Amino acid sequence: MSSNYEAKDIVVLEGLDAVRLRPGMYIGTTGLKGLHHLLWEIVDNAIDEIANGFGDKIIITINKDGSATVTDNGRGIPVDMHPTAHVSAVQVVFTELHAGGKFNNSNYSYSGGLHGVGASVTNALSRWLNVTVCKNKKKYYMEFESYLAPNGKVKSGVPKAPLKEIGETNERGTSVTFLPDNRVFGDLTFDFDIISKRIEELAFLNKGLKIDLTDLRTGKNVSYHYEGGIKDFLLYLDKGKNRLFSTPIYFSAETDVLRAECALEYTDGYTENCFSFVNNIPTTEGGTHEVGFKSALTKVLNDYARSHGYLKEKDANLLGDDYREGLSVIIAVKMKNVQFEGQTKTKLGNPEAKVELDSITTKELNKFFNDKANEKVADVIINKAKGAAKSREAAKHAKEITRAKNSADNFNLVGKLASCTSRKSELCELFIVEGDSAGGSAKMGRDRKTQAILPLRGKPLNAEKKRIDQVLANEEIQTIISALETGIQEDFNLDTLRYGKVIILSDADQDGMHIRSILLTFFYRYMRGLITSGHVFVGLPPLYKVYKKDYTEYVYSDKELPEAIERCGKGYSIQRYKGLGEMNPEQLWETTMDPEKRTLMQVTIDDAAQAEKMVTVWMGDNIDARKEYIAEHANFNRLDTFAEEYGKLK
Ligand code: TSJ
Repeated sequence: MSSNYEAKDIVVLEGLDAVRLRPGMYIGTTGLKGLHHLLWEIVDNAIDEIANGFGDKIIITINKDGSATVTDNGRGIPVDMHPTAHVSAVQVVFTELHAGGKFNNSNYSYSGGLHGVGASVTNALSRWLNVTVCKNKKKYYMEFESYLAPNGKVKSGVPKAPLKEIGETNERGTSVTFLPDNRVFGDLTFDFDIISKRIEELAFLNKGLKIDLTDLRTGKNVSYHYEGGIKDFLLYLDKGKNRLFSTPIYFSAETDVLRAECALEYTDGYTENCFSFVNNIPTTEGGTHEVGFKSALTKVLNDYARSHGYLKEKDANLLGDDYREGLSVIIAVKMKNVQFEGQTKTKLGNPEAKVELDSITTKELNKFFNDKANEKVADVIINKAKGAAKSREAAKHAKEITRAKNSADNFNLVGKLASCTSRKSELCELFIVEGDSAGGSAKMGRDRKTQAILPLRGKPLNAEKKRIDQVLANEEIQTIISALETGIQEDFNLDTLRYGKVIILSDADQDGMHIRSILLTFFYRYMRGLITSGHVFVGLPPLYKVYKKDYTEYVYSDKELPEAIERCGKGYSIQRYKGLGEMNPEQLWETTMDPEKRTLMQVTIDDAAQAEKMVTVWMGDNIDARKEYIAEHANFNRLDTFAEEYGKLK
């Protein structure tokens, strides 16, 4: 293969060698997420350009050879010679780590969050990469490639030739195509749905941005464009809920420190849904920007309530929680030098963001509520919050009862629970099993030392709809709370978890799917840490048994059935399992519970927004939305649907 064109470039390339040596340090993993990270590095650069006001469109193409192309209609990467590196700016962008900032000093450049290690990282982990820049009526081209050095090591991201003028054009923009290196990513390939989901989020977060995705391998394509930005995002997330006002409250502001945008509204539900982003990255764990917003919301509404006679002198202020019952809000912040904290580094730590969000929100909400036209809105919100305060008192009472039962005699509650003998939580598993009959089989078939069984009779109640006191009053839910020994909500403590794995076992039909959704909703709302720390699983019972005299095989999806029949050969029989209840204890153990043989799906909250939406559509009042959702997703052949909805196989 070709060699590099100037000796001094070797120095520059040392940065890329580091990336090659430890890809995980730069892109997190060399799995599917890491592969897509290469694409996001490129897309982020194009988004930056558009966010700065240059251009409005990004086109992403997944090519037949597995490469990806990203094109924008911005100003084009600068092509002039870099003053110190003595190569073109384009070359610096693709060969130096963190090159982006050097050209961006006069602009806001927001990459530098979780992504933002730069386009050079994509180059370093690609087989080849080429870039076309259109600007100044000219077209420029440059290509980079990897080759095997004499010492046997892979050299990657090496310029084939300097940036070259290749023609004239009236267009403007940058286009980058790269092929992820299969020596790094194996046979992983770009996933249309992963890309589609993220670019839709980016389209919501960057109003006016037009972003197209075409997959030339399949012919699929999507386009996203939201003139309403996060206001549209909020409406999308609240689709299927009963919204209390016709339009969301929206404001945006820019200070020396940051740009902030907020959209909020209320629904008739009882839960709070706050989604925040910093530099287009979801801050799932919240942080200072959320704290600032929330504290301002509480203060503005309490002040209003007092000055307008909703709270009398003797009344205590309402709490933030009261004002956030049924609140949906999106907070999007763009700022430099972000500090991410928390377990998953998705919590904003910058103290200045609290100050700014507090002052912006206070000013904007005061403006909104002091407008006579919005009197009715304030009235509805404050009355709703007063209802919440009342229910809070009731919940406190209910919790005290649950706590008392936990310590004194949780005998009643866990009566149906067959616990295990080990107390080492990392070894212990709690199976929550649909139906008494399957529960019975599970109790008999299990490993008593490490596996506990909790049979669920009917459907436990709907956690989205009810207030917390009602949820906690439900016997099945109380049993789960008692059994897990973690407490809930602000009492939740992972250190005291009794069972390291919580495994939901439900039938492969609509009822089973519903039960699973209800349980996940409950965990999502009240023990979120259990999901985020990876303790919740969905078990996969078989759909069929294919057998003859001296041959038995269990089949877990329709897709695998024909192959199993072939393996079994002439004279085979098929048993279709309609429910867990049809299996005897040995079969249940062998197919679903035996850690050596079973398949578990780990439940993750990779995308809290999506999870919340699924839960809401399933549980909400809006029957049409639910039907639509079921029609779209109701494939009860678990391997496929589970994987899509809940994450990875384990
Ligand atoms: F990541 C990347 F570098 F590969 C890449 C960059 C990929 C894609 C698809 C687009 C871009 C990109 C970069 N689009 N637009 C820009 N803009 C600049 O780099 C730029 C242009 C002009 C000026 C200026 O000050 O005149 C400054 C910058 C940073």
